[in-house]
Amino acid sequence: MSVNSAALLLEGDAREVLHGLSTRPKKLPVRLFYDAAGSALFEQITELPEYYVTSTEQGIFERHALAMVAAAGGASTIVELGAGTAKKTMLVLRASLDLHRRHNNGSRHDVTFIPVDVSSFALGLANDRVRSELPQVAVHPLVMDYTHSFAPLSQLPGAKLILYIGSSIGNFEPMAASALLRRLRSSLNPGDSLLLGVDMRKPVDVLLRAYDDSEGVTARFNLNILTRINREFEADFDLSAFEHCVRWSERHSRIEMHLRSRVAQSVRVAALDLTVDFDEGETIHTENSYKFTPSMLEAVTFNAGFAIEQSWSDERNWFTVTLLRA
Ligand code: AVJ
Repeated sequence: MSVNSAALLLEGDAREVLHGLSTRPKKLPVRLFYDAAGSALFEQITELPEYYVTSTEQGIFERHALAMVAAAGGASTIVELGAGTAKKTMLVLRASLDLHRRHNNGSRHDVTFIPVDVSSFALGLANDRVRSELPQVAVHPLVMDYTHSFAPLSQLPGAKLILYIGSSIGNFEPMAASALLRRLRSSLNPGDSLLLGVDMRKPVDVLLRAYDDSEGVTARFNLNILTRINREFEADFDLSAFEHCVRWSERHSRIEMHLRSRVAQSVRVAALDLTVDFDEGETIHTENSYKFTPSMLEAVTFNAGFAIEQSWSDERNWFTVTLLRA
């Protein structure tokens, strides 16, 4: 393996891709999934019958969104981290408008929505969706990697409700999840609150099917990261020489996605001046998706300095939306 001696001069994605493909086990950062093609594939995943995550959380919002925004104190600014195309969020925005109408007889733009995402493509869709379905809501999309800084949030006027839903927090190892939530908490003001959506543990066969669907959409989503590296880093990954691979780790209580090399091979990544050697069967670890027990959820939020105010779940307890106070 040859490594570019100018590695220290590389920034952001380049640096992480170089490091991830040079280390063992090989790994890639999850945010690389979400280019335009990847965001569209993720949208398709959320509609798969096997992917219970989105429909289960949607059901919780359908039943409880009004109770949630009321419990959050009727904040008029709603910020969504990792908003994607903000489909489920419509229920929260509608509930928030309802609540405000009851209290202020509907002045214009009394709810502001700030979707935050790394994908400007997804944010464009979120923006269009809210403007066409809920013109009463003022939308201000923010392209930002919230894992780096929450600073812009502390600037916002008025009480905020932060939405961090869809099990996005599940991508982080528990210590990193607490650290992230702790940094988020420090940019909140007294009275602000956080709605956190977490995926719970459930029978392993249900989990495996959700991440290895029969139509192969999740496989395409996983492999798309290689297409992106081919395009952005002038690499020559042969997609047919890799396969989507899903594992359950009982020890970590997480689903893992990997890309397994079907053969021994070398891949050239020209823009990084890097040649990556693969053994037959060697994998690139592309994603972790943690599945929580109630005590894991308590520990992760407690370690971040949050108090659990109230939680809502579905009948099977497959998913939990929890309201946290700074
Ligand atoms: C967007 C991180 C919540 O972990 O379930 C879906 C991403 N990966 N199928 C998840 C994902 C494969 C998803 N999150």
